[in-house]
Amino acid sequence: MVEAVETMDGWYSLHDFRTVDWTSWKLASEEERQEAIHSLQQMLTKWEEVEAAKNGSHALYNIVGQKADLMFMFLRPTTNELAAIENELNKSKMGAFLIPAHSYFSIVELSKYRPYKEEHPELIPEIAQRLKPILPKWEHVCFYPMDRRRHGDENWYTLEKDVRGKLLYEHSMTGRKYAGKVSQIITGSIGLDDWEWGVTLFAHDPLQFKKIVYEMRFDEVSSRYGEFGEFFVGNYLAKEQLPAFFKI
Ligand code: 76R
Repeated sequence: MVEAVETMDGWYSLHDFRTVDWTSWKLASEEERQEAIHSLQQMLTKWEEVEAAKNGSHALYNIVGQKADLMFMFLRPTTNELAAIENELNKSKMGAFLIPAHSYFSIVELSKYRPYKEEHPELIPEIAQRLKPILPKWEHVCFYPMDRRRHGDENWYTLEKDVRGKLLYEHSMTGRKYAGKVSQIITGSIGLDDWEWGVTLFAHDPLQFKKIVYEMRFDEVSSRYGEFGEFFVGNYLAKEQLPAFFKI
């Protein structure tokens, strides 16, 4: 039957990209700069407490190239908490130097193509942990949004559910080869943002992003049905590295 698959949905997610206003930064006094760095460190400390209490997660990466300088990824149980974080960041001393570059709003998603015998699979500890993940603070991140194609004979949305399930199973076999090298979080954004899914990959070696994405291009689910947006790749930026990152 051509029907929607049921999804299990976890924490809401916001990818918030910022460009540092380096001109203003250089014109600011040393004291203003120190206060701004401190304000960001204080927010990170607060978010770390939320993460320790398992009420959300976050990560900060330094994006390579001109699309942005920073990518914050936030996971929270509610959209109100995500909006509050954005508001706090904007109003902070550091916020005065951060120009919004891009954003993507979605929710952590797992689909039920595979039948579960449990009535509430979202309560299985392993699944619950994937729906409310603590982001791995691996050295590199790769983020891109994607759609499933719907033109002519290549229409994901007219395929039977079991056919889609089979294609995604084949896809997952490619994915499994990268266990330990690439960790992925799929977030769904149908009805929430401009793309249908967001792919956030973490790796110790950024070359693994190219390897996995290239290999997956040959899986039918990507070769026939994948449409991709802009790619953002970055390096992990720890709270302790902020003074060096902002030093001029
Ligand atoms: O539920 C699961 O996580 C296991 C099976 C699985 C599903 C259902 C799975 C496994 N994925 C699923 C769904 Mn995936 N994934 C991507 C990309 O660039 C590209 O061509 C694709 C981008 C990567 C790199 C990736 C990695 N996956 C999805 C969906 C939702 C589709 C839908 O519902 O229509 C998208 C958009 C998507 C895209 N996937 C895996 C991986 C990896 C590494 C795995 C193996 C995980 C593991 O078993 O450890």
